[in-house]
Amino acid sequence: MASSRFDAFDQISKDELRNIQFTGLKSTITNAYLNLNYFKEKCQKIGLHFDDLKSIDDLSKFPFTTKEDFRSNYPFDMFAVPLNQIHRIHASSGTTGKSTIVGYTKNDLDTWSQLTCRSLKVGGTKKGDCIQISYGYGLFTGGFGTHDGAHKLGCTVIPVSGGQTERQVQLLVDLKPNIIAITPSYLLTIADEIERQNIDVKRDLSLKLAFVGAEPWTEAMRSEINFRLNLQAINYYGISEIIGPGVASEYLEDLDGPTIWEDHFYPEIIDPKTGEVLPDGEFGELVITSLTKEATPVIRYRTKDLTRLLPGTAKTMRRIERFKGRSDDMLIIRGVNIFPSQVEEEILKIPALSAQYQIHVYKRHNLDELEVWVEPRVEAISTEVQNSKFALEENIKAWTGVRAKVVIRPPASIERSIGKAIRVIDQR
Ligand code: DLL
Repeated sequence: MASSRFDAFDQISKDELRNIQFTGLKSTITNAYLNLNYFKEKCQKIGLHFDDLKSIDDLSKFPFTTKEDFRSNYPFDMFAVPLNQIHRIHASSGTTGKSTIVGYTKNDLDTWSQLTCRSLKVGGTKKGDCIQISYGYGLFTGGFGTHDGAHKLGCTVIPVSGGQTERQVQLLVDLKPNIIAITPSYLLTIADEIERQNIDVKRDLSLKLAFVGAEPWTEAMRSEINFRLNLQAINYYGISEIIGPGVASEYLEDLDGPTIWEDHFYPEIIDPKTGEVLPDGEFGELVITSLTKEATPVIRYRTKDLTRLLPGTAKTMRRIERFKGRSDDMLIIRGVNIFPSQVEEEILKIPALSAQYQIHVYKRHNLDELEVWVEPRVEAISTEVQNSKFALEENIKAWTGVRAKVVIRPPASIERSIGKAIRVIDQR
């Protein structure tokens, strides 16, 4: 792939982009059909051949790929190349079942690092910057994926991985990185530790940017992070089954949602119930087809992320709106749909409450009960805290119709995240 194309990626014309996408779709679908049994069988069942893709619009005829396909083809049957061409393997955590394995050829690793490099660059990172990478290294894609991009860009990398929070803070103070890459919940854990040690973020730290992703977060959380750490948080999106981080990322100059790197990933929005493709601007589930991946090509992967496709801000490639949530995170409480992100927004509207919260759901007398555990801000006074409990209960009732019990927990009592936070404990 010519490097000039990457340098000028945001100026390419719509026609040029469509051509790149059609070529990528054609080769990906052909590769998958010829080398992945599961995909060929799915196509044959509905009488489709790879040659039936005559234009981009034909993509919607092809079958979806789901996490279950990765699980039932575990470990190697999602690979479209022989094992001796696989240069690296990553895996998702498998908290909800068998883990999903993804493979990368040498070219795939190169593509991935171009994309994380591009993501860091448009978010304001420059050659010579120093980046602390606090995403987990190992089978999780966050650490290594970001590392390779930062390395390609010419940054100094501090590959600390997740965990050891005191050490993370010490590195921020001693080595003075100006960038951090981290989940939003872990960044808050670090902010708590910084405050506990009475470190002055303006005087003692040099952070300017945080590349934040890997779990749902809200605009209210972004303001909280920006304010507490005196930096700008950039929305950095990715998903292991597609490639890892570097699928979409936000421009520092726009800060209006991640631009999806459409020269490598073709996005669609579908109605999650019917599977029907929806026009741009309509809300539904994000589905992604890889256009350049060799080892694990994915056709119409159902991400479960709920969002809308928006036009680019003065750029050709489209943006994805901040996710409302994941379809599998949606809580159904007495028939009402509630996303944890909606609860987060309501909490952060109340000045006495902190961003440390957990949602507990259980059954009592056969009825769903919703409890929201939240910690007060350290500086909040007790009458404000008591009032905030009732205010939050009222607000949740007002926008959902569901009565929630708000439990104010003592400071530092809710388990802190060192990676992806567990926001919901559903005991039903
Ligand atoms: O979390 C890859 C990644 C690593 C992305 C580091 C960004 C930074 P998975 O473990 O497969 O991969 O989880 C993917 O995380 O479907 C979303 O639900 C969620 N997610 C990822 N980025 C964001 C984001 C990595 N910026 C799942 N905002 C996705 C909200 C995000 N949710």
